[in-house]
Amino acid sequence: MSETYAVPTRVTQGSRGPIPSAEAYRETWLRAAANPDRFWLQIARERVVWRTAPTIGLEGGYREVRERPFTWFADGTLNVTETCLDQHLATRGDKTAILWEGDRPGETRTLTYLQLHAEVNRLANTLVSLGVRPDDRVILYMGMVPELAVAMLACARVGAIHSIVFGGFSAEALRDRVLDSGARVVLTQDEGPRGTKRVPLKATVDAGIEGLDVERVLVYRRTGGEVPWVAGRDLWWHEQVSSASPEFTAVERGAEDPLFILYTSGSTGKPKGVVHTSGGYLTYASYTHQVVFDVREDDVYACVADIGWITGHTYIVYGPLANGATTFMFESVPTYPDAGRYWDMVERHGISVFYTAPTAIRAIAAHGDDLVKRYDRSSLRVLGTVGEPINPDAWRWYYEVVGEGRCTIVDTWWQTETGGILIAPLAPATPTKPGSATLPLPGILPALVNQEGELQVGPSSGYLVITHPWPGQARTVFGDHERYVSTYFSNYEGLYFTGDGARRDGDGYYWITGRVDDVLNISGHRLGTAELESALLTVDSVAEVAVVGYPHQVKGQGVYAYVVLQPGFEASALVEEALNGAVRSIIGPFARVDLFQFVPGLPKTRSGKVMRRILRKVAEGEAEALGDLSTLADPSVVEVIKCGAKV
Ligand code: 7RM
Repeated sequence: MSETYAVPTRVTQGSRGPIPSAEAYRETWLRAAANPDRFWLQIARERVVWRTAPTIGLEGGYREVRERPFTWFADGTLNVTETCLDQHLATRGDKTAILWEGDRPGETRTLTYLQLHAEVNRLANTLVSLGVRPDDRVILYMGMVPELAVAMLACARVGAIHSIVFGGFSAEALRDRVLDSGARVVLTQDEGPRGTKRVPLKATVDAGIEGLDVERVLVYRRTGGEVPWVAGRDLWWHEQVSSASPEFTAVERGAEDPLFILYTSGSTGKPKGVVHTSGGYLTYASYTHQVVFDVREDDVYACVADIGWITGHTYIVYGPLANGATTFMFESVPTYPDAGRYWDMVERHGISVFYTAPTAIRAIAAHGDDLVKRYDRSSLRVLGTVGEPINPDAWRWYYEVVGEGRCTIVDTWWQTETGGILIAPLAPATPTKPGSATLPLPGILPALVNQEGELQVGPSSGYLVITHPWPGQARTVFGDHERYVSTYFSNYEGLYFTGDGARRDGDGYYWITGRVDDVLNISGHRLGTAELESALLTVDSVAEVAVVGYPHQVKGQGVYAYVVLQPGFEASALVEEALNGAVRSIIGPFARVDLFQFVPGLPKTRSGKVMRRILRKVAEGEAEALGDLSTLADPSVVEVIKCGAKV
């Protein structure tokens, strides 16, 4: 089939984790599959600090999910921060919890577990004084500063539900999320430094919440830059927190009480507020962080994702802190001041586990090996990737050049909705194959189905589904349970539909091939084609538009837009600029169209449905294999589209 990388002997030695070998993995997976309920209940009781330990595992399931969400550990009570902070104070109080590096190389801060605990308590007291109550939603619109982690934990401590909005989203996108969540308190910072730029976070908050019922905006001072100010509403973080007490008794929550909401793109124009719970999510974050990365007490663990995405929630904050790890936080970008930044930090901080996205690996690899080799990477043991399929070339570069052939590569497949990793090698136990996310974690039961929903046996391809709930799975969409049911459980009765396609080889290894719905994956960031289309349609000269993805060397996928202009308008660079301007202001600066093709019309069926399959094929450079065009209302537009293709 393809090459298999056996486990390097050096990394096998010394693994003291719960799953140290391929045999241990197999035994654990089979035991968990035989009784997932018992397996997860035991893990939950071992890994989480409970006020009331749960006696119940799963209740409900996929078949009854429309009537009521399934639950895990429903009779348990806890406060998540007692697992992430309090339990460590006696044994690891002076251990570094958060190791932060700012935009400028070498600008660092550390917070020990004791210090982090005190900061979280101060902010928890402040939140209460601002009127935040259990189950209130609090929006966090911040950059990558330790205070963002403090803010998440402070919300959890008071029983409030945080909803982080990635700092690359626009005022309008922020506004949608404030409205949908019903938040009345927003936490932000003056500006976020990123390379040579400063992201105007506070100014964007002001624009986004204008006219809404937001009562309080708490502003962390990061750069000291000038910011607009609304007297009576806005408060400086340092002024409030410095006088607050460092003691706070955590609020007791039910296992199923929401911990956070995170908005994510789907196949409609409106992002979904994915809801994660307290007990189940924490159990899953803790367990998966331990077994996938083989995290050890002395590790310096670095996930360089942004906390605005699910990867940062689970694998910068909740998983590592639950496990008492030293978690690294990075404020800047991989190419500042140059493309050697990651390895410079690996050397200076002695990072041993490093977790990033394939798009970053490809972008850095394009700058050559010298910027890697100039730094000492001998501290590295495990190298992770997440967010999109990793092509075998990038995998081998990561393994051979970055890891010098001695590190385990863990290609981790999961989603915002899954809360944590579902399919991945367990370092160092699972033999790896470049490009494969390998095998399901213990307690995870994936399957492949065909269009008709029939389960595929043995080596096969199909739609990736999961057949049984796990504790970290999202329970609902905030304020719209019906949408949760129709998105994930209506395609195939009794199965969780992931939206991804996959292949399974003769060894049972999974090879994720990408989304099968109208969701794009640009540089590991999810974007709905419908969201992009509705942004483009706000431009006056546009009559119709259809957006698809196409293969992109660095980003994995690029955005390809077919645009029909209103009569009297002509295609030009200016029009393209206006179109991308609309995308920037409605979605955010991280989103943009890479290729525009102006067309006289879109290929439609006689009933008026746009045939996206054709547009996708043309954008993928496969215009010769369009298949059956007989259902088209006007087949001649296809010829014009093929001739003008941009790839
Ligand atoms: C964690 C995260 C989810 C989508 C998912 C896939 C794709 C993620 C991998 C991957 C192939 C991987 N959450 N995806 N990881 N595809 N191999 N290791 O990314 O909600 O933002 O995106 O990302 O298509 O459905 S996400």
